[in-house]
Amino acid sequence: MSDTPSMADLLGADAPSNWGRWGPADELGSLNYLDAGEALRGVQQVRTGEVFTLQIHMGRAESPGDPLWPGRESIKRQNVMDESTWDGDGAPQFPGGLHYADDTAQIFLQGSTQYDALGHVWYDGKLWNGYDARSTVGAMDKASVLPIAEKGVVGRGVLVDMARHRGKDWLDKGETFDHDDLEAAAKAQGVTIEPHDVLCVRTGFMKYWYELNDKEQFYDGFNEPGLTYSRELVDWFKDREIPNLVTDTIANEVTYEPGSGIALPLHCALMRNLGVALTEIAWLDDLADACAADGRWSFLYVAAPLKIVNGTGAPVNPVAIR
Ligand code: UVW
Repeated sequence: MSDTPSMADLLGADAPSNWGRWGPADELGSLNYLDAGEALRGVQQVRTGEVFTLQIHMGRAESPGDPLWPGRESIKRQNVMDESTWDGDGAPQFPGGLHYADDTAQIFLQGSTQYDALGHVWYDGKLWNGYDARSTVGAMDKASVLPIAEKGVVGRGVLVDMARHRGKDWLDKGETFDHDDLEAAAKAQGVTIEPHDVLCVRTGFMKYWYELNDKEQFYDGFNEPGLTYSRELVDWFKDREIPNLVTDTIANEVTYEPGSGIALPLHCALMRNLGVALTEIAWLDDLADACAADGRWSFLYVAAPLKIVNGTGAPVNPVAIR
């Protein structure tokens, strides 16, 4: 028997929860906070019109390839038509001599910058809002990525650069921080994390992936840096009504909670229980450099994952406009 406590033991029977807050049929969770007024609050952050796309490259052939949660594979993309199609006989002929290229792809929906469906993780047989975990079998019937994709995510984004705040290119494996650290870093940056902000947190770990360029070393003792569980931190997210957490790590939080060794408890405490949308593997370095250059750390954040019916998540290329 493992000595590791269960997720339910760690989070507690009275874990902070938003279940039922937006009705029994809700599949959007804390994204409900992002109404038209929040979109306008986001627009008000725009000063210079600089645009930053936050997706990493998908299907990069050069080493080190794409950063992935262990066990997942990168996109397998292949041409089914290109100029060579017309080398032989039997190619389709179109009036005017049109040629074109087509391709197919097999992808892990969580295999790039992505939105998790709210039902992507669970414990004790229940998903977000109390949906039965059996509703995931075969296809995600409840709290899939589709409602998030149909709504779209638009609001005031704020970037907290934890790596820069700690004077590092990237945080170490297993290095943690909490809501007090976020507040301290934001204060040092001269920005306030406001209610309903899309909270973007840079650890530098994506930069580490590309600059290290050594998969073996990256995955050796795999334990990403990130936010770590405490009841106070979960209360902070609930009280601030944070709709969406975006990070430049594969899984948004320190992989193993240091006290208990439990894997990814914030996925459960924030996403399953509070309905906070999680966006992973974001490229935040160029945005961070621009923010640091002129000291403005808030922006318009716009994102919509692909409308994958029953999807457990979907790729996304969020856009930040300053
Ligand atoms: C897991 O839930 C395992 O990973 P992620 O949230 O990074 O997709």
